[in-house]
Amino acid sequence: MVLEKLGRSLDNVIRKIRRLPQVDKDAINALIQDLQRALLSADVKVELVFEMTENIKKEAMNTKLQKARRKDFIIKLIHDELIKILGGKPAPIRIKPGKKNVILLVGIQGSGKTTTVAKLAKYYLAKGFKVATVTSDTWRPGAYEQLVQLTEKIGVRCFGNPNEKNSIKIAVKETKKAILEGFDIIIVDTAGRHKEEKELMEEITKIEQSLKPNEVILVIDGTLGQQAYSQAEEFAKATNLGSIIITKLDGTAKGGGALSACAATGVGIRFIGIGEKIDEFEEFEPIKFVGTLLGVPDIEGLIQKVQEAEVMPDQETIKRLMHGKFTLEDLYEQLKSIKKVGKMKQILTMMGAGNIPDVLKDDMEKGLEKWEVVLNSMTQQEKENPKIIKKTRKRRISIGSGVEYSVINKMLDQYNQMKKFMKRFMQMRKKGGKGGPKLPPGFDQLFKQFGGL
Ligand SMILES: Nc1nc2c(ncn2[C@@H]2O[C@H](COP(=O)(O)OP(=O)(O)OP(=O)(O)O)[C@@H](O)[C@H]2O)c(=O)[nH]1
Ligand SMILES: [Mg+2]
Repeated sequence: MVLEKLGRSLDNVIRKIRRLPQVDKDAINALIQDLQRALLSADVKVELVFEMTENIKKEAMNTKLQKARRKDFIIKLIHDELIKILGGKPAPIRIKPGKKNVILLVGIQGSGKTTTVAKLAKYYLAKGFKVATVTSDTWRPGAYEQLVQLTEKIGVRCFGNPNEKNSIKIAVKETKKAILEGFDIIIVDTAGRHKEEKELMEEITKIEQSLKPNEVILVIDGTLGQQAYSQAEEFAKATNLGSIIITKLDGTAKGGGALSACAATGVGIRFIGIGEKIDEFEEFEPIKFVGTLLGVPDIEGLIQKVQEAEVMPDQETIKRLMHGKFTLEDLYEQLKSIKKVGKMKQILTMMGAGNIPDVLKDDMEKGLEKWEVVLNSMTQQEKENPKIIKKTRKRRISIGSGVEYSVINKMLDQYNQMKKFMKRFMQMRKKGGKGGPKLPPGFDQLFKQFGGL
């Protein structure tokens, strides 16, 4: 596994969360410390680690959720934040089937370019492309032979001219030859050593300008850790970088540093090298990668569960709803969370919406933005006891919020209808439940808990 140590520590963090009897403040603080330790020892930049853990802490402390889903919610938070720092946005795929595609690989000496040319060639070969490679490295002794040797193993042609000293000429001429011979993906290797770095950058810029590749990929050595950032920046200045390949992620303790540094450049990571052998190479998919690191393979399923939980009102609100004591704000918050997941109808049905007047169902999903503005213009007292909102108050709220009278009236009307509905609902339940709306399983339990039945 890539980043084995980090993976192990993160896996432990997740197991710890799952074992907790309840996720309270202390548990969250302890979890944050474990996370910080794990990421810092994987060489992730201190500022990034603190920013990430601060986000998790804030969300975890401030989001009200049912007890049963809190753990999943926190795991999802960690997952999302890790994707941000370790994966960044996925790199776009610029290779087009049926077209001629030229890929230029650049990078500092020893980063693994030549090895990666062969790995990429094998990857695209398996996808059915006609792949050829070109070597334009005139600096490294035996560079041509090295690539010939590597590509021979996978039956891929290698174009080049060991007698030519001008790398730009080689790159352009040999690529043209390969295109004329009918190859549709041509992967071009470049030099990594030079008299000095400035000249290397100039040479690479010139090759890019003359060759006009579809994509320039930077190959970076993963053992560099955080230093990968300045290297990526430098290459991004010299060329039009499309994506990054991080090599040698097998067994390096600094992998977290390299991944986060590259993600911070905003250039997507497309592949990772995980060994010297040609097939020790993987496509990099941030979601899958972080899922594996956390030891949560079915992260999609988990996200689904959390989203469903988000539409459930928290216990406090349910308690108030059941006693007809809910405020305008309660109603608004519930409607907002339902709208977020787009499952309005479902939740209304769950709450026994058979008896809810049609007007309530239709209008809830619209106009919620206006509700927010109106609520902001109300006093706490008004929100808690909307009965007191008469003509003068309405006028003030309307002027303060810039929202028409009719909207405010409708909002109050909806609130009253909902309140009435809840009252009726409760009375029917108390009478023995007959004739009342049917409760979904989760709600049944809550009713019992709060003495509603
Ligand atoms: N462990 C490990 N080694 C790798 C990986 N990729 C490349 N290497 C090794 O890194 C060394 C340098 O690889 P090259 O492909 O020659 O690097 P280069 O960037 O072409 O180097 P120059 O041509 O000198 O600029 C070789 O010994 C490779 O076997 C990887 O993913 N994991
Ligand atoms: Mg090389």
